[in-house]
Amino acid sequence: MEGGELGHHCHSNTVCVNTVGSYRCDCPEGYEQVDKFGCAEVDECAVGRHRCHENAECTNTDGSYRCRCRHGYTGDGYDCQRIPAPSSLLMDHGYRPVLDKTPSNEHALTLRKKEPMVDLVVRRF
Ligand SMILES: [Ca+2]
Repeated sequence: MEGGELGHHCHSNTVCVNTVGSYRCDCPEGYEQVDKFGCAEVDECAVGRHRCHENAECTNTDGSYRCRCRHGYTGDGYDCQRIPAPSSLLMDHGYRPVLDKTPSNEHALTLRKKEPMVDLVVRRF
């Protein structure tokens, strides 16, 4: 049930939780309490509460954030590795960089071409 004494009720961006004789306003994931009745979206990028790699761009999203490797880097945004210069040339010919982790937890930068399927492992580190 929403609503309470003095006409107070949970604002948008909250989860109203019914308690015995009362209620409280919880915040969903990625939001934080601003007062008893309201929650605000957290800009993880602005407040530095993100796990993006130092070579990634952080973008705030509703309830979360997104990491993307900067130009010239490849990876999932949490781990970005520089694309070696000669690889950039291959990328002009349809190769795309894929950053993998090997079973021994090394990084492998592979350039992959779809048609025909070709993999070139360019660097292990
Ligand atoms: Ca956010």
